[in-house]
Amino acid sequence: MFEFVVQQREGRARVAQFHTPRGVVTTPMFMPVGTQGTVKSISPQELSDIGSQMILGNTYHLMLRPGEDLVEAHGGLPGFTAYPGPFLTDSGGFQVMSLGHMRKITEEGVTFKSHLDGSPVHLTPERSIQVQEALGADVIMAFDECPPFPAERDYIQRSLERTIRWLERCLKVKSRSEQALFAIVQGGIHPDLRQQSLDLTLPFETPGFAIGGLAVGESKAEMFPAVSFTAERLPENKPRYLMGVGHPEDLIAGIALGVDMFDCVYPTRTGRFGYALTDDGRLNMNSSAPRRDMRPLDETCDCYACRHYTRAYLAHLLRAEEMLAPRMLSLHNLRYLHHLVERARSAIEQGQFTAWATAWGQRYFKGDL
Ligand code: PRF
Ligand code: ZN
Repeated sequence: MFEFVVQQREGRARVAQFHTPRGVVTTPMFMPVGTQGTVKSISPQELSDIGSQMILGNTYHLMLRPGEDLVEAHGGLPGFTAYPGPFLTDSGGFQVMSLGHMRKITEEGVTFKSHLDGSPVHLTPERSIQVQEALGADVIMAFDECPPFPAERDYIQRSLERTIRWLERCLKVKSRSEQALFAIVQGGIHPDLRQQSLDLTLPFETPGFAIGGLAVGESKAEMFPAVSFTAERLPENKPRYLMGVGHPEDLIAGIALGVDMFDCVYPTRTGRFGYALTDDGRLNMNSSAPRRDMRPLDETCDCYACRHYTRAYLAHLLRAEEMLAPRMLSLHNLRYLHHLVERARSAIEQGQFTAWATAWGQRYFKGDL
């Protein structure tokens, strides 16, 4: 179980098969975010149709509501959500930092006030694993601390050390062999701190490793050197997961650096705001341009929205505040990212990735339509 078989490489980019209890997934892959036990407005059937392979769920939200015991009573996330494929759950620490109020971090864990009713909640490495075991995902994440950006170097250092002690505590209480626990490398944008985090994390030999602590407000010129530095020091034979990254150009850049897994709310969130992702940049459906445009969102896309609707119709729905609009834009954007990584995978298989990525970038950056 959790075998990761690399099938093709080009430079640092690779195509691999990752074996999980609920099926084999092909990487590089993009994981839609299903925070509340649903990828907002998209049904499991639609997720399968557009090529989703693994869905991300959140410890933080589901423990607060409806409570992990109810999810467990349905047989975990697959039973609860009726999505039968593989899941990954995040551990909650990152969501506490971005959503919890009055949070206090100690060696023991994190105390915060629930964003729902203000009640006090305590989240520790042990509790995070307990919740993630009840949620029943195939891949679960270590409980880590992701410092904000910017943060004092000293703070990042102490926090990466604490993340290791928390990793040890997670592994100690983890009880289910059918779940893989991925460790998370921290260290901000500092190469020496990333190295320290790697030196302390790699000996645990977890079945996969995540690159955390990035895409938190630093520039891309700061983020990518840190991704590069970390990815090239992670084992060749295990999946590498860049957490919270998901703009089209970042997927291409990450894949070139040897990243295998990505997740981000970007495609669904930007879809709800009325934007469609295309090879020519991001199409603003709130502008006046699409109102009489008889073309589909994207001529080359095979999603339901592109096969059935004109831009003019979708722009009308959006202006009329009809809920089909954000739904169809979310569906299209997810399909766009899945198709993008599918194209990257075939390019790698044909030894054409660098050429393909260059051509893709030239067209994409010509610009936001
Ligand atoms: N840690 C965890 N989840 C995350 C992150 C992290 O550092 C990030 C950073 N972009 C997104 N989600 N546990
Ligand atoms: Zn489409």
